[in-house]
Amino acid sequence: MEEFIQNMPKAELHLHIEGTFEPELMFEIAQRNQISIPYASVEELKNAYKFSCLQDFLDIYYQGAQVLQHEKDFYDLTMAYLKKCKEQNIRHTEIMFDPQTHTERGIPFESVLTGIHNACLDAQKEFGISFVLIMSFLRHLSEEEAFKTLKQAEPFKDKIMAIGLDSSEKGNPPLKFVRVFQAAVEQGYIPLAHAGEEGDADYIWQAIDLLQVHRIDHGNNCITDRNLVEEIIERDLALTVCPLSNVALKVVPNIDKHPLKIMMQLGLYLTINSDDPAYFGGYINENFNAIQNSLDLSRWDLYTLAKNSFVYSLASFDEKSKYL
Ligand code: ES4
Ligand code: ZN
Repeated sequence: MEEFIQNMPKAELHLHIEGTFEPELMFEIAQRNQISIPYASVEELKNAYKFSCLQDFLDIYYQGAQVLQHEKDFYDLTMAYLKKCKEQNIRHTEIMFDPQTHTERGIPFESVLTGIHNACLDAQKEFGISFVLIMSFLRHLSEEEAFKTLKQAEPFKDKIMAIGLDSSEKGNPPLKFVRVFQAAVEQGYIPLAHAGEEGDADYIWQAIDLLQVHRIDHGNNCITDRNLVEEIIERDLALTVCPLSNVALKVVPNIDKHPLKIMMQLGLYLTINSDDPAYFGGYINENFNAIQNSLDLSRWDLYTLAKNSFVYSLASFDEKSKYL
């Protein structure tokens, strides 16, 4: 089965580029930028990756991202991830980035975007991997801050296909971002959002009704609401499920208890994704292997999940048609 998983062409639809920052590269970039990391070694840093909830993780994730300063840092980070994609037979990837994590500490928006985008262009040429960029708003910050970010993105609009909503979910409902999402959609961005990871089903209703999202990131908690499940299916919205993330952040008690199979049986359209692979113990193939081992998925289930990743991607018809 591992070979079957490795050999399947796959698309990744839920991936935070800051979450691909491997400790080894973090130390390397910290050194060349002369920034000190509050951990003595790669081992010590890895030992700190024990989380009891989303916020625990976010605190460490934002700390790690502070090391990134120059365009080249963003290029190197992104290229390292794209090499992984090549190794794992990921043919298309939709990369989320959090500009506010960087602009808040004085890094120009342009350095972030250009570094990431140039790495994607090079990987497209060298490895044949297609890509889409998703600019994510940090939901723990204000609506006003999100509007500022939307403004900063304007000169680079043609390089960014979609917007997302991430960071601390509880207490920061989609409702808080209705106006900025409306403005972004008017500018041509496709709306996406994290919903129902830690937040309850009501946050998913808000994401689909108020933000009009085209896809739901995580969405696990929809299974507590029958009508919501029906509505998601009716609107043909996919959920980007991240199994190892859910285990690491205690969204599920352990991998054997992951509701993925139940969700598939309910008729939901799911994809498998790595979220923050450097922090949660693996890239896409490790996520597929974990879920296959624990839930005894068939080849047909695996094939369906991989097929969905292309069907529900934002890739052009030309790109999709290579795989469907
Ligand atoms: C995230 Cl797993 C998760 N949830 C919400 N926001 C995030 N940013 C990076 N990973
Ligand atoms: Zn995420």
